[in-house]
Amino acid sequence: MNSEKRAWWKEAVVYQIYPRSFADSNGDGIGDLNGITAHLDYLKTLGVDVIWVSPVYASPNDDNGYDISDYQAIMPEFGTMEDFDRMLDGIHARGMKLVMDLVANHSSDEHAWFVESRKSKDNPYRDYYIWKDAKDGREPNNWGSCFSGSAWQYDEATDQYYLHLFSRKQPDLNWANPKVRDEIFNMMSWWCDKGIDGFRMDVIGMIGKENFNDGPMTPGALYGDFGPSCMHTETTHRYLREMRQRVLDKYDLITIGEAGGGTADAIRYSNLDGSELNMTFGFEHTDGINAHTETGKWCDYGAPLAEVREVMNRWQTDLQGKAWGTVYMSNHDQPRQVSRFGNDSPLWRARSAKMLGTLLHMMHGTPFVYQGEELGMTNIYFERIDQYKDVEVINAWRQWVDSGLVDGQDMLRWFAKISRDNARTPMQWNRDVNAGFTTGTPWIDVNLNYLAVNAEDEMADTDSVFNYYRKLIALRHQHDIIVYGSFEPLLENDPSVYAYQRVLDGQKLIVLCNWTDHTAPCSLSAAETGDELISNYSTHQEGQLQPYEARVFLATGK
Ligand code: TEU
Ligand code: CA
Repeated sequence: MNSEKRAWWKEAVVYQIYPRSFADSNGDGIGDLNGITAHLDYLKTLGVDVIWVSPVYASPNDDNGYDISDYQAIMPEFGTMEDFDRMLDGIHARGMKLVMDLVANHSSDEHAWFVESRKSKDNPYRDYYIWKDAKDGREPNNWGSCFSGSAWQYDEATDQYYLHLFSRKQPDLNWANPKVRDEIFNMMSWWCDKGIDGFRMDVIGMIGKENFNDGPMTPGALYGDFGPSCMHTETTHRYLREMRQRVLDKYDLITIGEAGGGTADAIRYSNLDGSELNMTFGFEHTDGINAHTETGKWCDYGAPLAEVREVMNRWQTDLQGKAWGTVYMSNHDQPRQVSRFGNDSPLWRARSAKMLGTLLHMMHGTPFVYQGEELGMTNIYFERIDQYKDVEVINAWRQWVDSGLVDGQDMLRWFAKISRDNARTPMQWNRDVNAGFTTGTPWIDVNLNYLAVNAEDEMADTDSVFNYYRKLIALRHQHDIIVYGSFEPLLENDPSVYAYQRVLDGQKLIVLCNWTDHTAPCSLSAAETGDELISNYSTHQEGQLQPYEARVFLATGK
């Protein structure tokens, strides 16, 4: 065994549920907690160990729950606290664990704290948020919001601006105020005392604002970048060490930071001395390979193998022996991975979905499966702006198209490729109306390919993406080398094949993935490479990989 200390959260596979779109139990067209509870056996069959549920707290749903108005109450659309307790008990009864989504960089503007804070400059809650005077008659600085527009909203009642790095209904909490930290830490402990098993921490890399200076402007940008003032600061790390001491160390938790940044940041957040978090999500292989224009991720950029491989290999090798990582391509903020990185045509969808699953699940770090990824669910490719629900899309349309800066047809093409609503269409359970998600009218359109892509059919089909994911997850539980083995890139400049190996105690695991829709030569794809553990083809051609072919070999003692 190499230097890695064993831990349950290193050996786990995490499944992310976006509750609004997972399963509707009462016919109102909105997913809910009882819908999740009704499908826990499905998740147990898949073999996942941990379930991360996106926010279920009270919220006006400006950002579908990432705008919380009461951290210790359940959103009525999702159910009651009794429904939550039943779900938690059901998860534990099946030997699985529950991770809650901690959204503490900001609250909703309808939270009681903000309602008080905006009443007057001397209100006891004023400094729970970040208020500034106008500068030269306008916003306090040039920062842009992640959801378009300025990061500052003028509030007439007290003639000041408040900061919102996301929507104007998501005012940033002032972590510099010890009362705010007390409130958040007490709330976290309250959920831990209820028996939850961890937190995924929303944009946790932003909580330590160090100054309010104007940010750098990239060519063509409409606003300045708040990154140098807010992202991955010493202050943020200090708050996380305080969180670790006051809350996290008191429980046996998995702690996952949605932090972004580079590998040096990730190593600090999830260092092996455990002073902050267990692991973080990086964005370099998702958002990073797309932000090539002044309209950011809204562009025609693709996902070239060379670029994806360089980023993912660098994250694997930089963290090696220094920090624990996560492995993902999908979540509620990303388009469907088979559409973005694979090939979602009827001919290649399942094959490429399995190839991507192989690529991810044989890597070092904790893998995350986003609801529907295990089925090979695809983008929905909306064609009209009125089909979109996502505040990020609606605000971008307003900023770029309503202003005349960008042609609407271009923006609709970019939205169809990479918008978050692609991942938020209802889970496809079966071939019944609305894919079995609801007996009512779904809050967002169902992808009409559910007749070909649905859980019921795939569970019955031994060759389905679902059953392939079951095998991948089972392999991780069976072979220490997949969890604890070192990572070594192979064929780093191959134009078609993404290959790497894992090494542990004299064993070698060789992973070969043909990233393309054509046959590719690959000398490693040969019998002498080792015993084949899994492949998405049942027949093979010596010395080459078929389109989107994945093969994993285990060699012992070589
Ligand atoms: O997302 C953080 C974030 O940066 C998002 O803007 C996301 O990365 C981007 O849309 C992808 O291009 C977190 C949550 O995951 C997201 O759902 C919330 O909207 C956001 O924070 C605010 O809470
Ligand atoms: Ca419902």
